[in-house]
Amino acid sequence: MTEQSGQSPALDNLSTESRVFPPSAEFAAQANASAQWYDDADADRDAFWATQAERLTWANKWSRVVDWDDAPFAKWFVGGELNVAYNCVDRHVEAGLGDRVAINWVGEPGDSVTITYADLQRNVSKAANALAELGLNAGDRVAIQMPMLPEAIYSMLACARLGLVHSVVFGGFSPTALRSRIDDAQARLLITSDGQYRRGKPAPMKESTDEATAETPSIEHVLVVRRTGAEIPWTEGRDLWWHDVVDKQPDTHTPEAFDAEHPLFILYTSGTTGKPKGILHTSGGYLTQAAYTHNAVFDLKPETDVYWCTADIGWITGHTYIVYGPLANGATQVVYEGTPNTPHEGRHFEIIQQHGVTIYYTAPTLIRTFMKWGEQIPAGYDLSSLRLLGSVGEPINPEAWIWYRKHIGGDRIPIVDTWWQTETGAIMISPLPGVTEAKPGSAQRPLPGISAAIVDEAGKEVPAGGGGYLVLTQPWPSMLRGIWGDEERFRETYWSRFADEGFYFAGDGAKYDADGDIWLLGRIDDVMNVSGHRISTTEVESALVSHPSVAEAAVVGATDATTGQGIVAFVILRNRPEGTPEAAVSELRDHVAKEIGPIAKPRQILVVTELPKTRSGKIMRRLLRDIAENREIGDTTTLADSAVMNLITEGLSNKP
Ligand code: 6R9
Repeated sequence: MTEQSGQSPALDNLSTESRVFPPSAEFAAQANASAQWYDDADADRDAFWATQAERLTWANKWSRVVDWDDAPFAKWFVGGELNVAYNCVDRHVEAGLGDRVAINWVGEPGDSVTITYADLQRNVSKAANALAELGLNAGDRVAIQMPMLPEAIYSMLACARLGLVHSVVFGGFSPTALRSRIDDAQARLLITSDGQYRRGKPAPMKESTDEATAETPSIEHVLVVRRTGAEIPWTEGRDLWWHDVVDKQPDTHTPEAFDAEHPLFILYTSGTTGKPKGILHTSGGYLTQAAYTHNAVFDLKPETDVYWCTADIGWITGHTYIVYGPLANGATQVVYEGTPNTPHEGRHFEIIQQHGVTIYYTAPTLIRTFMKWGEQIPAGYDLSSLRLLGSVGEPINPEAWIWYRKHIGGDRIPIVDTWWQTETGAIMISPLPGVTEAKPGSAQRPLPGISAAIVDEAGKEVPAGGGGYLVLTQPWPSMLRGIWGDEERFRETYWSRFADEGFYFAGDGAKYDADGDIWLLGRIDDVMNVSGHRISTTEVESALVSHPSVAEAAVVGATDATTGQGIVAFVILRNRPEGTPEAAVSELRDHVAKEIGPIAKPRQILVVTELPKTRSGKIMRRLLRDIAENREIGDTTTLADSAVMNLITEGLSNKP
């Protein structure tokens, strides 16, 4: 651990929680998952995963389940060939399920579209024909920055169908962030929209993607979906309307089979340095684990369930649990475009009631927001269709878990707290509904087929009751295959910490309770988790110091009752800014939003004259966190100048 590391004290009391919720006999009797799976997977891991891979339709069968000879570069289902889009779309139509609703799309302003699997096949085929006509070839990269529109899903599946590698960039990311992702992947095409509906109003999108593509030589075309109908800037020759290029295409397209290890997508995520990492996922193993976990963890019954994952497709949760997992399993799902409080704070519950949602998967930050809005809001709706709830993105505190169970789940249905990462591709640690006795706040046990452990500094597993680093001890099918264009960083980030043991280092702290169940404690590196979004402290610091009036900046994630962590920045200004300090602070917040995106806007910026540093010059974020969280300042003996903390606290006029 570095000097700046340390767990959030708010999370330390998690393992004192002792309530247990056994599955109901009713649920257990109909559950997809079985306790036997743990034994099966332990007895023969490869055979277990081979069985899971049978969930998919392969054009050519694999000859070997996993090849780990060239670790940490894994190959799964060696020699197997499949088409990912065929598996998510066509095979359901061929099985006679063309009339089944794949997506009940709900627009923020109240418009809606019902998309059956047959519709999906036609729309994905048209999009694939259009991308092929634009001259894109298997292996080429396509960037997508779009709101939650059906066309975003068609685009992803059209890429998968043609073997193109998509890189979806969250709609809230700034032009600068989009540009660096396009450049890193050398994307040839950008797919976007004219605008988006956000908090009840049309908001621009094309203006900002134009700012990004002004300096991206690799981009040949920008394909634009019309959503808001706003007037937008247009570059003749480069820009193409989706309705001009896609609508006229034939609605059939024959998918080609690709190698199981053919790249499927890149998704950028924050690391401990300023530069985001392009996490690379491939086809066969990824889809196998997406389908398996979506079936087992959510207990999906495709004939009767209505599933809803509230994530954005710009994040891994949207990739695996809106697009690939549910569609590979032939699920019927709700996809919602907008914000949860537009036009009112009951919007999600209204959608659950209206569509008869049975499985609801969301993030703790939203649950805590619902808590703040009040239990009378969900109480005003009929939520009796729900039969399973899920949580993802950050540790869920027991109180939020209990509230979720009581006020949304009617005190009767299972909750699955699912731990995983962009890098793991799919769920890794989670209760199995109908099997596991749930403990509020614990992700509990690695899924059958997954091997995780909590180890100490030396890589030795800690005993029951002990805490340490979470590691993954065996390769898994949906594991990342690398960081795009940076093999060294891949080895260094994930595989060097426990190189002798060959463990994957997740970057999370965790504890075992007395029963050996796992409790996640949050990141142990300099990655913050704000509303389930990963943002690195370095990234925000770089954005701040890129402003001419900032001399130095240090950023910490402070515990926040709603968002998990909030970003608190300490800045030393270069020269006395003109105008009020408030104006300077507000300008800096806007500057960060412009550099990275609104999600990275600091909750607070504190102007200071000094920063606490060790003798080797490392900023002691631990001490800054004490200030940000209003605590007694901790041990300052390693400070180069012990008077600094007094200087900082005395100088703070706007103490948090
Ligand atoms: C899927 C996703 C990954 C980081 C991960 C951890 C935190 C996610 C969690 C959780 C505790 C859970 N995290 N799920 N912590 N309990 N159920 O969120 O991916 O955006 O890459 O974030 O999120 O810290 O390391 P990603």
